[in-house]
Amino acid sequence: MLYTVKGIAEIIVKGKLDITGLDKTNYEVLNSLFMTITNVNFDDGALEKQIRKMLAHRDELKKSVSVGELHDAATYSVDNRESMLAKAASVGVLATANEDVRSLRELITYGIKGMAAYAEHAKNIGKEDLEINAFIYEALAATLDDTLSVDDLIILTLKTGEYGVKVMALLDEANTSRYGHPEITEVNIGVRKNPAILISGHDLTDLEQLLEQTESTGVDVYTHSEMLPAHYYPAFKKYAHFAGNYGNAWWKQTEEFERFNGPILFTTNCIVPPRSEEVRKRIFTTGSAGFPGCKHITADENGEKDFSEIIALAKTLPVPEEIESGSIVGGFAHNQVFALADKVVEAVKSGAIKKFFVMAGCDGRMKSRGYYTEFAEKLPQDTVILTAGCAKYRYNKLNLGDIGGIPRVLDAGQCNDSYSLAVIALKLKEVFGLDDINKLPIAFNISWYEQKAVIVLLALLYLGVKNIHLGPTLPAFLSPNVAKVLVEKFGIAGIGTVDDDIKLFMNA
Ligand code: SF3
Repeated sequence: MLYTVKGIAEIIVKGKLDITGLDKTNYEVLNSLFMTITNVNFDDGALEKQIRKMLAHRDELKKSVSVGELHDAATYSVDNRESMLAKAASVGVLATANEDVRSLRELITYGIKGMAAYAEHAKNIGKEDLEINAFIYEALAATLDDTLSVDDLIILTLKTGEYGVKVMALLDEANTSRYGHPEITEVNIGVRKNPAILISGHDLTDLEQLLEQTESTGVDVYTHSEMLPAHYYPAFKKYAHFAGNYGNAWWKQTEEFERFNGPILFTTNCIVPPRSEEVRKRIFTTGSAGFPGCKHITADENGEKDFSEIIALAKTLPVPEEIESGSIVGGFAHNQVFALADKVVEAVKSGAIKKFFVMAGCDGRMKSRGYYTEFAEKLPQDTVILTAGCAKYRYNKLNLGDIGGIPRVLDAGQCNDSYSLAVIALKLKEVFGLDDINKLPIAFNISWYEQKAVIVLLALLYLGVKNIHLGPTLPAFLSPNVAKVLVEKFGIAGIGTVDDDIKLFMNA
């Protein structure tokens, strides 16, 4: 799939095609990239179908241009599934021999995947910026170009971060213009007594349609994992049956879905293969997501989706079993934090808040991620955690208290809302009259897991943020030399023990 869209990118770039008229190809390229992200689509049949679709797009595009020699990615053909698999095996990551070039190509490709995911969400809300699509083509085509040096690719990596900021700003604008600005919200984590549907993933337009279609049906809707921040948007508060958030980060779904009892709709990642047929039958996918044996709901030409089958199924199933009770608070995206700016600035000036810790990113099942819970628990009382992404589930139910009414865990939203945290940091820099974002009392201790998170990191690097700590392990696709550049130029570091790291951060 990646090789094929890289071929499309090369035809567009070399043929200097005007992408304004390529609406369908532009969207399908985003969708193809999205399908390859960690834990999005496990359905070989759906992937094969999409590759064939993209080969057809590619060959159609080729007809309209006459360019000299093209890369194999733009010209190869496959007759059947076996030849497709053989092709895939010969053009994968390891086909690039030089490990530094390979490492940078992967860094850029993962960044582009995240960019594509966020651009697709924005497009679903009707917002697009073709400059971003053009950059996606430029970067993908560059990963096929053997004449580019390591230095050229480092420059392109930073440019990917620049476009990462642009795409997150675009999605922020799309979300807030359609659904309003996130505001402080208390979200119920218990259950009611009605049958219900659980919606997971990141796509707010899917949630919007599901809420509309379930209204007055007697079926409640709960969010799961990265969909939790939807509760913070004013537009969704009018739905009385929007009941709360069920469960925790994605990796706990195997047990939690068994106890939810009702249907589950995945709009994006992270899907974990269900361990029983009973649960599999209750899982539906839509958009780029997919899982073999789970019903996939497609949109019509107007983007409308028919969720009636899911609603009918919900009515036949038992109500959710309660696994937690109480509530959690979130909604601290940039607009809401700016509204509290005076209070925040005063708390910093008076010394009531000594330091902010950006602990955004992803959660995962490895034991080593217990580090983040322990880190949050052991942080001094005069610190505040700024979070986004599903990493928050490591500490958002700990009751860490507040500082003069400011909660010690401020959740801005989904992983893409890390943009909000950057906007908040830039605003604080302005308020305090600083010339460098790194002079702020903000430390970055970020956890990563899925490929989409790479674009968040590259965006922060582009904004000039230094000394980001990344854990629990540094990405394996960083070759020693590329890791060295990141360490020397940006002060990127891994994590150590909780006690040592807290000491290090507090004294920095
Ligand atoms: Fe989580 Fe998969 Fe990354 Fe959007 S849902 S942050 S891991």
